[in-house]
Amino acid sequence: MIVTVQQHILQDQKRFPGASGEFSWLLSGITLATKMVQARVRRAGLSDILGDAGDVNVQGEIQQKLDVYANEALIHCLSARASIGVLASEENEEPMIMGHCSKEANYAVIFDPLDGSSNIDVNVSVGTTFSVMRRPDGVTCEEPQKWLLQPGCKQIAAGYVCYGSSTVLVYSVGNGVHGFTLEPSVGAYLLSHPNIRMPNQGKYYSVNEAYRDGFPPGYNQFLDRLRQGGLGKPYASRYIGSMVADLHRTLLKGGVFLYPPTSDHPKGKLRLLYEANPMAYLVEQAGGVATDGKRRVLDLQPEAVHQRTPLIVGGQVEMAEFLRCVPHEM
Ligand code: AHM
Ligand code: MG
Repeated sequence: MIVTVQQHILQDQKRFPGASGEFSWLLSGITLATKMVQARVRRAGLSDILGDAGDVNVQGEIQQKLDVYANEALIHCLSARASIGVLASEENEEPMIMGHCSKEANYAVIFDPLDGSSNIDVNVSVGTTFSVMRRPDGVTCEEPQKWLLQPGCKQIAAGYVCYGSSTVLVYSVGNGVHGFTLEPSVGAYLLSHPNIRMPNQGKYYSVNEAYRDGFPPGYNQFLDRLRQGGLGKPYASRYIGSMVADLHRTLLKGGVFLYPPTSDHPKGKLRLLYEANPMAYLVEQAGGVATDGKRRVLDLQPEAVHQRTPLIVGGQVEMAEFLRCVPHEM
């Protein structure tokens, strides 16, 4: 049976008494924007041949870089949704308050429009990540920080799109994790990975090992244990350098992904609100574990929109071993 993402969201929504349909309308803004982005990503590299880059378009603007385009596509599609009061993006220093923000605007959407964008030039997968928060009671449109700076456990939906060999949307509204593959000839996301469960144990670890001399105590011991067969068959390594692609593999095939604190990035490199939180939410929904090396990621109280965090996510077996090597409360 063919199930589109729209049908799936509507069915999911029926579980909530009094659901008004506004939430499925919100998510349709994300699916529309990511279809626009994927169409551009697929044409990356053609600009020199077709003469796009540097061209002036009808409004007199110079052709944009893909990450700027992706940001504008998301802002354009989401700002038309009356249920959204606040947007925050990796590309914008400050949160955006929607012009229509009124009592009916209940949600904030936080996103990284094009994660791993430096990989575009070499034809490597990139992605979009998003996180949806509900407006806390009594908070006005003039206080966007209060909509955004909530711990990840308050997310009411999260997901990503991976622009890889195909375009795949993975999302959760707290009822399992579901994956949809874009059927390009009809332009619809079709259910391809219902109820994704992360294997308890996988075969790969995924980390930028070039930074290993700067990892905190215990991290290298953990990686050595994996490599040397301490958990059974020795692990192999896979690291794309595009978080969405690395996490998509980790979610489907199991294993562990780490972006630890390093000498250059003592607080980690990834952003809490729009990279770590949505990924941690999906990983937990799929039966895995997500920590910053000190605490559960979803319990971290954010202090700034663009705050960074270390991120370690994996299956139950790998993460139990990680906890032995890097003891902390979980
Ligand atoms: P970006 O937001 O500037 O694209 O950086 C985030 C990316 C992630 O996709 C990826 O996991 C990480 O940076 C790779 O960093 P490094 O090259 O230090 O391993
Ligand atoms: Mg990013």
